[in-house]
Amino acid sequence: MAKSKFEYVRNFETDDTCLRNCYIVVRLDGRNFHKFAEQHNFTKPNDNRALGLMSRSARSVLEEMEDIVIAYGQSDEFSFVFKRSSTWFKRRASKLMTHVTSQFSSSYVFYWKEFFGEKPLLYPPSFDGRVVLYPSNRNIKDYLSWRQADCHINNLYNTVFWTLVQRGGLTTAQAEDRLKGTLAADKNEILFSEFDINYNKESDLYKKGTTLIWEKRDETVTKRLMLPNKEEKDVSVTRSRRRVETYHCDIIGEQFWEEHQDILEDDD
Ligand code: DGT
Ligand code: MG
Ligand code: MG
Ligand code: MG
Ligand code: MG
Repeated sequence: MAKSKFEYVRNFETDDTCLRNCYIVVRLDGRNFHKFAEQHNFTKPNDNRALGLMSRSARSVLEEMEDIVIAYGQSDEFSFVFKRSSTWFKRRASKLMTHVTSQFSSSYVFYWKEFFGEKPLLYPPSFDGRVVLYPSNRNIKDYLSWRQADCHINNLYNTVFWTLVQRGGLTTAQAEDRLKGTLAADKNEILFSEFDINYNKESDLYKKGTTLIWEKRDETVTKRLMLPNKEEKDVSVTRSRRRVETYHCDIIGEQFWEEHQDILEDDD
């Protein structure tokens, strides 16, 4: 087919192929969710509906996109890790990032009602996206540990902060003052001695965030068969199905990785 004289403009496109052998992480984050949470009356510090919707949207990303081996989310963010050997969209960063982010955003709106019922979505939310490459298993584990440590630090702070405000009667400025310079142990102590709250017993969803991985599970279904003599018979059929499973567990220690050795490919 003859090319038009305009074809040359294609050469202005820049190459954004992700380096081979690296894990490709796409992290997205809600735009201005401070305001979004206020306007939709999210429960402070954690709103189960909002966290559930984030998780549901992330599941849709895993199910619709290829080669994502693990996803981790907390607050208004989610990270998706593509396997290091992925060749999806020729590893073009912009393709991967925009597909993940738009699939997530449209799912967030699509599934809103499942979590918020009749509470109206007041305006279209959006999410930013970025791509980061990690060359080794150590690096990708440390990346995920960094996000989970962030979840823990923020959640401990937010839990004490809002307890001081909601139950201790402090203003937000007073609560901020009270927490200035405190260490984790101090915060645990405030919760325990002043409010009888054992932080360790708080929900793992809040403390650990949400991890999604693919797992093979045996599924047994009952099938109705028509026999040659026209009689019907129920038989159970078991087959192994790959499905997305949700965890709210520690992913910083080695135990999680030892129990799920198929997530990462060997370093060699
Ligand atoms: P950005 O990301 O720079 O556009 O700005 P923000 O406002 O999204 O800031 P970010 O991402 O650092 O912080 C997340 C905000 O989302 C934070 O203000 C608290 C809010 N948020 C997330 N999850 C919840 C929740 O479950 N409950 C409430 N009340 N707020 C939440
Ligand atoms: Mg931010
Ligand atoms: Mg945000
Ligand atoms: Mg955020
Ligand atoms: Mg097209």
